[in-house]
Amino acid sequence: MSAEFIPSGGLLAALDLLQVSQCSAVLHVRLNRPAKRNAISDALIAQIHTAFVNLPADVRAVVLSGEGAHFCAGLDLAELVERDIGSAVLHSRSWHAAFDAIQFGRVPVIAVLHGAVVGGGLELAASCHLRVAEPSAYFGLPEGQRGIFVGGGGSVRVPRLMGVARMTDMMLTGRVYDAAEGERAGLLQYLVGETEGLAKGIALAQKVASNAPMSAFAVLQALPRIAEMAPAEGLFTESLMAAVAESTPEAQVRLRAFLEGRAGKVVKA
Ligand code: 1HE
Repeated sequence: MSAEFIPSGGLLAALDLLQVSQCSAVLHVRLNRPAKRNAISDALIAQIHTAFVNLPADVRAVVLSGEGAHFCAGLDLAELVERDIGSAVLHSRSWHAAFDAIQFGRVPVIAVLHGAVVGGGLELAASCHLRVAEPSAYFGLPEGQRGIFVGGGGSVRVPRLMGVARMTDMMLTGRVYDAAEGERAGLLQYLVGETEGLAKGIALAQKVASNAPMSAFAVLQALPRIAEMAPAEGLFTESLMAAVAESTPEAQVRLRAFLEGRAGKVVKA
């Protein structure tokens, strides 16, 4: 990692199943249960929730990765003891709360994926705003084979990335997508070389951290909601959001900078 990340203090340091560190406006949250392949236990889902609702005020982007050879093996199956229906619903809702805190939180979250990204691990990745993957990454939804169903928001978020038909195939047949297939299917935006994921995730985080806060707000909060609206309501909401963003002093400064030749042009990477 080129940038220097300092371990976070306070509440974030007390989360023993996560490693949290910060470099200027970028926070790095690493799942830290490698012996169990970062399987998500009740304690880990609670810590993910706590971390994302307690982001330091100066953080403007988060990188989420997994320690060890895999990003995340999904639900900790050892804890899937017999639950009555009420507690099973509440368990699933605790995942929804944690992943909603990621998707609808204050800052963009970039997942860096390698090894297994399966079951609840894919649901976690799908709640992030951008996904970077190394060639070792592979994607599966073994719930179908385990006799259970997704419960961490997967049926809402994964079809929005890859389509209902592909998710149906994964769940019915146990089909596993490799990283290149995952990229073609829409599961990730950046496919990088082996061991290059974190550097790419951090570089992207530094870039998005420099966006105007109101633009970031619009992309994170308005865009996914508008995309679910009927077109007429969506267009109206878009107009309101556009007017709010345009009227901020920061937008005025940025627009003037371009017109005066002080801001970058749009160039092909
Ligand atoms: C686990 C889990 C887990 C590993 N829950 N303990 N997810 C799955 O069905 C995936 C299950 N896991 C696997 O398929 C494999 O473990 C991996 C492909 C992810 C990794 O394989 P490998 O060879 O590197 O590791 P391993 O030897 O299988 O596992 C190492 C340890 O982690 C071992 O425990 P140990 O005490 O014997 O050392 C495993 O039991 C443990 N482990 N994965 C519990 N998932 C909100 S609903 C979401 C629903 C789901 O996510 S369902 C999908 C669950």
